Amino acid sequence: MRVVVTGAAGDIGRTLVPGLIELGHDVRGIDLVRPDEPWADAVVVADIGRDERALVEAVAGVDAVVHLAARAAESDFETAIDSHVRLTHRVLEAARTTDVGRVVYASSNHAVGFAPRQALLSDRERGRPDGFYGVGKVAAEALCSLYHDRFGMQVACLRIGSFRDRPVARRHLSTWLSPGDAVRLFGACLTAPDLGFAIVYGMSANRRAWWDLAGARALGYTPADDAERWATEIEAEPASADDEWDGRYVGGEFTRPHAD
Ligand code: 15L
Repeated sequence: MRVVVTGAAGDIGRTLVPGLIELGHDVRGIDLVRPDEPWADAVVVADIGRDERALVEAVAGVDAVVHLAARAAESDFETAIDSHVRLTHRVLEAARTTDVGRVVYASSNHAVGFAPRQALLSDRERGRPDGFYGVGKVAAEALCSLYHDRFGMQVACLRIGSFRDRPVARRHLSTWLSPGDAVRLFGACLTAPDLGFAIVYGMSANRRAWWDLAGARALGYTPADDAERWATEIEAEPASADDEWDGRYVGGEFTRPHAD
């Protein structure tokens, strides 16, 4: 498939671009900066928040857009609305006006961060944001839903857990998404025959999972990694008061009192 990845120079983008190329896709990226990577020539440098023409030119003629570009952290309200809602609207509009049929959107577990920890959180959980970042993600998911219902776009919103090379905190034993599994998850969403509109969780096959992966598996995602491999090392350190708080709600540190 011909795929455009927004935010190609970010943490997830630098894993996904080469990973999706390896899966056989024809991938181009777009970002504010050119990444220092062997595939840097595949990236258009543009500010998609301002340069609508560059965005439309980048997505015209592709089969799918993977939309990662965002400020991936808590922020003030205006920044969150710009970074998640306005930017996602621009990307969906660019896809719609150029007849791109599929969008895979990087949402976040912070869309449901204030859901209390329970056995396994269903992907039917209502939006329960733990900050303006999460509010932005819930609103962007709603935009994706609108573009599916009104324009027939195939859209997956991935509520990503903790994407990193390896887990380093207790919470990550439940929330980790490994680089390899990120490629498998986004890859599955690109090729799922009947994507429709889906909101699913994005994490590895962690034994201590907090989220139900049934929805992602139904799209063809088969995770291969498990954070448990690092459990002994991580649990060798005594649990801190923060660790205890971070186990109460799935959003972890975002839910701490006075987190901003
Ligand atoms: C996210 O959505 C953030 O982008 C990332 O910085 C982490 O906070 C991650 O969630 C997490 O919950 O670990």
